[in-house]
Amino acid sequence: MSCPLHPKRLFLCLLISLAFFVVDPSSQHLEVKKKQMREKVREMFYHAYDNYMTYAFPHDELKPLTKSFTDSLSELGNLKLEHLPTDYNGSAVTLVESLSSLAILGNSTEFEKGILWLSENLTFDIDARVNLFECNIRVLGGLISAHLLASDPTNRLIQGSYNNQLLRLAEDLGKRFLPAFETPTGLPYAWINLKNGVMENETTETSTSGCGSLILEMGSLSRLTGDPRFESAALRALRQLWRMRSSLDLLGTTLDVVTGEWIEYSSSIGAGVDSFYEYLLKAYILFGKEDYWRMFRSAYMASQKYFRHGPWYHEANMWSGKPTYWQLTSLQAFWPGLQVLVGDIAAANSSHREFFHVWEKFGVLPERYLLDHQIIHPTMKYYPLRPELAESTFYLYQATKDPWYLDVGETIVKSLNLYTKVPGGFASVRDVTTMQLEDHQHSFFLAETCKYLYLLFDDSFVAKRNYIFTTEGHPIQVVRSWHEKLPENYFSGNWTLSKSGAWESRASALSLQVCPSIALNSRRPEQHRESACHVPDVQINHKCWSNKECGVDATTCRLRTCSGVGYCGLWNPL
Ligand code: DMJ
Repeated sequence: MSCPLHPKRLFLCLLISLAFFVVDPSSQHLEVKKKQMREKVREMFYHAYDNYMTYAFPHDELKPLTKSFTDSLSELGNLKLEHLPTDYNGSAVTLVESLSSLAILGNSTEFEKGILWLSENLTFDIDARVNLFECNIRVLGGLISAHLLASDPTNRLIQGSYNNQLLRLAEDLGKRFLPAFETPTGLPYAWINLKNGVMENETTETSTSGCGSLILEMGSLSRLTGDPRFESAALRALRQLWRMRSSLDLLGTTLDVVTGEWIEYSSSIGAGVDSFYEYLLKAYILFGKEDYWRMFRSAYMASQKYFRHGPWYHEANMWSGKPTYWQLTSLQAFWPGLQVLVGDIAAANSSHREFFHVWEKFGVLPERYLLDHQIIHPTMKYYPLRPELAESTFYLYQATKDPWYLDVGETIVKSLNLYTKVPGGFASVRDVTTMQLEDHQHSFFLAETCKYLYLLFDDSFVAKRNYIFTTEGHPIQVVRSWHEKLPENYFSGNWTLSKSGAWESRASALSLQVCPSIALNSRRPEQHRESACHVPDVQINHKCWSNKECGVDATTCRLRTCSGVGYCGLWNPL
């Protein structure tokens, strides 16, 4: 605005400038937009939830086109329904998965009603073969998270008394998982019969994520019950998996739990491996065990080195590091969110943009997109209402506050309503090229997709506490009593005040673990964004014989490499 120096005009200009300063129209506009979008997402959630409660509950998931149900807990992995007892009415998986979202939406009535129903009706004493990984992230994780939310008096979610009913259910379920871990390697079977344990002639094949992403739920269960068996089993499996890595710090996609041998050598950040990376970092944030960070750091560096090609991540052979498949899988879209937690914001932003371009190109994200041919994989054209892009968008907005991410969220909301909303709920897309629908509303649509979209436009829930979200989007609070490294003055707000000499500074739980000295000593903490990705070179004088001795640059989060004359640095072009 130009203000010529005439006294009267000057006064007027000052007034106008002041008005701009006091009520910045752009920030006001942003708030209005966030409010509108939040209400739209709330409507989406209830459209999906109410239809589930009307047509599918207490079965597991809703079939929105026929307004009927599916008992997906047992169907996951294509188990035939004849394996189920005739009187089986489902395990209300979508209800269990919805509890933490109901809490975030502030619906204490429905939250409490759900808990009451589950405590009176839910049983795991059923002759059903379930997938350990899915049952862990959806049911065990859903119960534990809702238990923590219900027993937190500051949330005021429960009017009556809460007597740990969900924790008792979780403990019962956790005990039924334990026989799966009785293998020569300690790696769990992928499938378990909840009543009878591991079935005869059970397949010994599982995936890396299947046995490497149990620690958040099972570790929390041990902390809550005092029974160490859950955490020990999950940790033993994780360590065994890590021992099986190649010399390049890469892991394959599938393996045999009895022989401990790899079956599929192709390695990636996508399907079959994704949450393995996620759980190493999040376990470190939640429990503070140095071991998790060490494993994550090596695995993360290897991913940057062998999979990353500009903003894309291809697959690579775990032994040679050579590229195998050049494809984008829709599950990979969680990666930028993980990179935000690492502090690698620039890389997160560039990959996120590519995923969003593909979303814009097709209207939603196809399950598999062939990067080398720029076409959709001929048999994987579906979009089952997955949350990953919304999840990363939420994390990136939290880190940058760049309103562009709100526009991305708006686009996602519009597409979901345009292509997938039907009178009976939200339906998966069978083929993104025709937008033909499929009769399935997955429970993760309520646990994750709607939750992350809501949190994008209204983050008041995360502003109150320091949470990590499990791979299924269930929040677990970071508390000092579970943590090996948090300082005494840590309290579980999203930001905690820490005193260092005369200076009081605000720091996140993650920063206190990863860069405690920087986080505690920064004089302008509000302007300081710590980088959790910093990995020092092995030698203090930065000398090296190979790339393995070089770390990750603290400022750019880029991998340092060993130069021809034997010094670590940022030698590789971006
Ligand atoms: C969710 O069940 C979890 O996020 C899992 O880790 C993989 N992705 C699905 C939803 O896409």
